[in-house]
Amino acid sequence: MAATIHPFLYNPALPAAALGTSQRLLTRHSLAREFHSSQISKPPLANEIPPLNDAFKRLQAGGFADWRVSVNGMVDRPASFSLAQLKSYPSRSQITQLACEEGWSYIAEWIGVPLSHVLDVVGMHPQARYVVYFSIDPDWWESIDMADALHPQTFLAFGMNGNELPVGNGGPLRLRLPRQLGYKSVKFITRLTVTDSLKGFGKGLGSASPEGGYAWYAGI
Ligand SMILES: Nc1nc2c(c(=O)[nH]1)N[C@H]1C(S)=C(S)[C@@H](COP(=O)(O)O)O[C@H]1N2
Ligand SMILES: [Mo]
Repeated sequence: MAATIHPFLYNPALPAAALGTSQRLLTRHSLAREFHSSQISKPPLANEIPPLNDAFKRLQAGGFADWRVSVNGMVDRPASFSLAQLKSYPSRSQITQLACEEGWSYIAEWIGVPLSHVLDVVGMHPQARYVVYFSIDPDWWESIDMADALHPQTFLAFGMNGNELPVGNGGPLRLRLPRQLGYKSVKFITRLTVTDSLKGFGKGLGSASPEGGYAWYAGI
């Protein structure tokens, strides 16, 4: 998974915040490793999702035709996109590994539109610093800084291994972020907010993860 990391970064005496910052400086322009199609993991993949809520089930019953992802905050043209609209944009694919903090991982081909393209469409303000993203499941929301939001491997993913993205893996729409641990790749995305401060979200820690004791920046 991770390439060589300087031992300095593993120094347990360093405060967590310093660790995140130094890792950030080293990795902000790097690409996550990409794999050959022969390395795609065979099912079954390890994933367990809790039962989805009624709002999700209604949209699923309609074949996700009414699924929308809204984009608001520091943008010129707030918008609400259907899956069909997202699929009409230039799509990209990447074969990357999804690594859970619990130690398991799998390799898959992810197909989607780069988040940077969507941010262009809505006219993101130059002072914006973060993108906060929300799942239809209110327990799951995360945020990333602009280095990750504009990174070429950061996708709004709607496909996997040549097919629609399965619900078990976050279909119909997932934020896919291969340079960070799996928990940052939030499933069932319905809203993105562009902001210059994370203070107004949840407990102000940037995402649900630090509220539960996990790092906000989960670089690998
Ligand atoms: N909405 C939502 N997103 C989520 C999760 C979840 O339970 N709900 N689990 C996260 C965690 S901890 C991991 S490791 C990955 C697992 O992705 P997978 O099911 O495709 O293996 O999804 C992440 N995104
Ligand atoms: Mo995870």
